Amino acid sequence: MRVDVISIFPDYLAALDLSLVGKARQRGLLDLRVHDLRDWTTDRHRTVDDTPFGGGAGMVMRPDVWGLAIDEVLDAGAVGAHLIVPTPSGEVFTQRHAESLASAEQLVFACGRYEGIDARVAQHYRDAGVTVHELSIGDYVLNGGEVASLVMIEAVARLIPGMVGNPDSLVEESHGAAGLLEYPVYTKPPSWADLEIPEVLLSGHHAKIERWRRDRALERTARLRPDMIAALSVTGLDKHDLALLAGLGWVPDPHDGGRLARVRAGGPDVTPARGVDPGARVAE
Ligand code: JB8
Repeated sequence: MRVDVISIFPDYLAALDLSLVGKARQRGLLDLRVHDLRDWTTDRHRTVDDTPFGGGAGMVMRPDVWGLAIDEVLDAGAVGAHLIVPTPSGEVFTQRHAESLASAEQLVFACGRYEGIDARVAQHYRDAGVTVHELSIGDYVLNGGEVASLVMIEAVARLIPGMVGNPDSLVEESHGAAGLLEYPVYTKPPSWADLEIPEVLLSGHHAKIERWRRDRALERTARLRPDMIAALSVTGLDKHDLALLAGLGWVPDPHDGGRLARVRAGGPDVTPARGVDPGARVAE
């Protein structure tokens, strides 16, 4: 796979020489090229930005400079080229995007700064038949697209076939097929800071260990990510899963039997103290 990153701060991308992404480059699986946007400026001051039409605060990146840069790095032979524009106004980047992008021939990351890149750049490359993705890595605001590009490149690069030593570690992890958060993991020493390893993990009973791990994953997901529980298909859940989730307040939706609905907040059932009406409302 070829990956090009265009930025006014190319040094931000130095981290891509390290670790797994660095190894992929050394092994020839990843042809990563980082470019300085100012190489495509034509004026003495190497200007990349200007004031926004319509007024307002800050500066906007000029489309002409971006056009020259992207035209030059886009591999004409790469029919499967994708242009990725990190922006807090984009669709949220997920593991599904990473999986889909991992089989692309070329990815070009256009890292904006200031108030972002003139909107005609994304429009122009879409009109020209390039697959353009405007992507956000989460609901917070960075100073530019460089760090968001680092995140997305790492998420994609580790999925390139031949990248990870043990393919099991790819299929079992969070946001994979199961649609659940990961169970807690433990290693030596067996006793640390007065904390012991859950006994079942020392039992050697593989079926019980699998069940325990799935229970912990379901509990953790219900507590931290109710949106992921609501997205589960009931057909992917066994009787034990359904019983555990019912105890956490999630039951098959009477209006949509294929999904779960929350009938009450999670947590253990509590018997109200005598004389307490659990339905009573507290005065303002
Ligand atoms: C200017 O938060 B972000 C992000 C913020 C940005 C630009 C790109 C991405 C460009 N500010 O993902």
